[in-house]
Amino acid sequence: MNLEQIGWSSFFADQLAVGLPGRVASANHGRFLVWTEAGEVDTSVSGLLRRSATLWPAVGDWVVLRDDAAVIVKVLERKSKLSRKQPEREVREQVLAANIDVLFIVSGLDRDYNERRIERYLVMARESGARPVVLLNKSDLAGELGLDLADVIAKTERLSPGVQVLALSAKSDRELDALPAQLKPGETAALIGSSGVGKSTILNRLLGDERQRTNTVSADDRGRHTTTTRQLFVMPGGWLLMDLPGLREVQLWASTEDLADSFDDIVALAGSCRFRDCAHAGEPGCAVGAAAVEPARLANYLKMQKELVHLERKLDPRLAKETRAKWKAIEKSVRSHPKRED
Ligand SMILES: Nc1nc2c(ncn2[C@@H]2O[C@H](COP(=O)(O)OP(=O)(O)O)[C@@H](O)[C@H]2O)c(=O)[nH]1
Ligand SMILES: [Mg+2]
Ligand SMILES: [Zn+2]
Repeated sequence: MNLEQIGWSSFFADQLAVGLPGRVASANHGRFLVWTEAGEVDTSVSGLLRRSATLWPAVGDWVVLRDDAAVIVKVLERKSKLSRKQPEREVREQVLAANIDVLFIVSGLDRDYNERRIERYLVMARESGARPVVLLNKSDLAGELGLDLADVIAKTERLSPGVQVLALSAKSDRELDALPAQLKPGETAALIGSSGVGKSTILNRLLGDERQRTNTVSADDRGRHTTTTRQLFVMPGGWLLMDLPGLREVQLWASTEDLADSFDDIVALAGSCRFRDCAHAGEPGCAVGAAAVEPARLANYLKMQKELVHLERKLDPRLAKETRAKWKAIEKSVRSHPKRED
């Protein structure tokens, strides 16, 4: 295996002093399948790494192996990482995927389509450092459901200006080749979205192979197959793709700045509210209220803001104070721009 073909670059080479480099292709209950120049090896994590509070390997990570290639001794600094707040635990980051270039946010054009969820994934993407592309799958069902495809695309595009939105159907191969066109050889993409939106089907179709099980009821009727492990695949054309299992809960692990970047329309308006601490909840002189921002979008923004302020406060009470000051500064800098006269 040639390391450049699976994403190796000077960014990682510069961090390597000794040892054998490899990329984590899958993770399962403390075992890690790692791709190295000499092939695929099944590894665990060294006791030292296990005890230390440094990075824990995630799929997509570049790691350093012990000479016998049996144990991971170090995780190299990441170019990007997709994280969420670990469910149930108070404040722990869970890295879902590392070193991804493109994040495909998948939504089904059936009952799954939910703009609020897409907004949440977009904030996650903003924090990750990967470029988001929204995929509206199951476009073959749009007609049946009385959806106008062009309308839904336009509506989705308005959620985040500049983010590309593609409608496709994995079932009928419609627009599927728009995906490989997003990536260069050696670049890595990940598919994220609720269970059942078609992530595994998309991966299988692009692979030309049924390598990832899809959510169909099995022949022996034992129940549904769902993807439980994260795994990296080398795609025809030389890019890499990772299927992330459907997440029941997507609690954000991001900063209030990521949120502000994702909702710059609302942040810009907030700078013109009469009260500096306007909650945009019907106060007099509220510019957000006056501008007819879609109420559900505003509510989602405020909900995520609360979530992130809470997260930052828990992580570091002192930092939280700075964050509030920073937040005020963001809105103030907008405020200092001359108001439009009309
Ligand atoms: N009609 C339609 N069904 C699809 C499409 N893509 C996937 N499906 C179906 O949706 C179900 C869930 O797909 P799966 O790939 O397992 O979803 P995942 O949970 O996101 O990995 C399966 O029954 C697929 O056959 C599509 O483009 N159109
Ligand atoms: Mg799946
Ligand atoms: Zn306001």
